[in-house]
Amino acid sequence: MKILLMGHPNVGKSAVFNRLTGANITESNYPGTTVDYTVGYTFIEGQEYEIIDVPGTFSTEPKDEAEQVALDILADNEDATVISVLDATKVERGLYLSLEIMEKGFPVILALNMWDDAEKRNIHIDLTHLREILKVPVIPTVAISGKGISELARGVTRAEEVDVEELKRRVESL
Ligand SMILES: Nc1nc2c(ncn2[C@@H]2O[C@H](COP(=O)(O)OP(=O)(O)O)[C@@H](O)[C@H]2O)c(=O)[nH]1
Ligand SMILES: [Mg+2]
Repeated sequence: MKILLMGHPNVGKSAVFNRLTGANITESNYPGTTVDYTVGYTFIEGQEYEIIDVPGTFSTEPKDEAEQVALDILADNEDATVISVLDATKVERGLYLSLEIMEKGFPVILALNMWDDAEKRNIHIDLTHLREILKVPVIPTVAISGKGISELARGVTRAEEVDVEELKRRVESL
C-alpha cells in the first residue's frame, strides 16, 4: 500500500510527511535527475503504508525537472492513494491539480493544510459544500502542530476512485 503526498511547492507536504512517518525515512535522488524525494513508512489501522513526499508540482504538465519527477512518480505508482495537500488560504488555486489527479483515476483525499493561517486571515471554507461536490475526504490540517493528522490518516482508508464524469456534472450544475 502506498501514499503519495502531492501538491504545489510550499503547501506543507514535507511537514505532513514528517507528521505521518517515523524515524525510518530515506532520501534518494530520482534516477537520472538532480531531484531528491523522500520515502517513509506509517501504520494506519494496522496496515503498513509506504509514503512518498513527492516534489512540488503545479499541474500534470511538467514545466521543470522536479515537476517531471513528480509525474514520473505518479505514473510509477498506479495503485497509490494520493493525499493532495493544499494551502487552505489558496484552495481554488490548488484544486486544479487535485482534479487532474482524480481524472487520472487515483483515489484522492484532500488535506487543507495551513488551516491556522486561513483562520487567522478570516478565510472561511465551506467544508460541507466542498465535500458534497468532490465526494472525497476533505480534512483541515495544521502540519506544524499536528492538528488533523490522525483524521487525515483515517481518511486514507476511506479513499476511493472518483467517478470523474459524475464529478464534472456536479461541478457544471453549480
Ligand atoms: N502556519 C503553518 N505553517 C505551516 C504548516 N505546514 C507547514 N508550514 C510551514 O510552511 C513552510 C513550507 O512547508 P513545507 O513542508 O516545506 O512545504 P512543501 O514545500 O510543500 O514540502 C514551512 O516553513 C513549514 O514550517 C501549517 O499547517 N501551518
Ligand atoms: Mg517539501
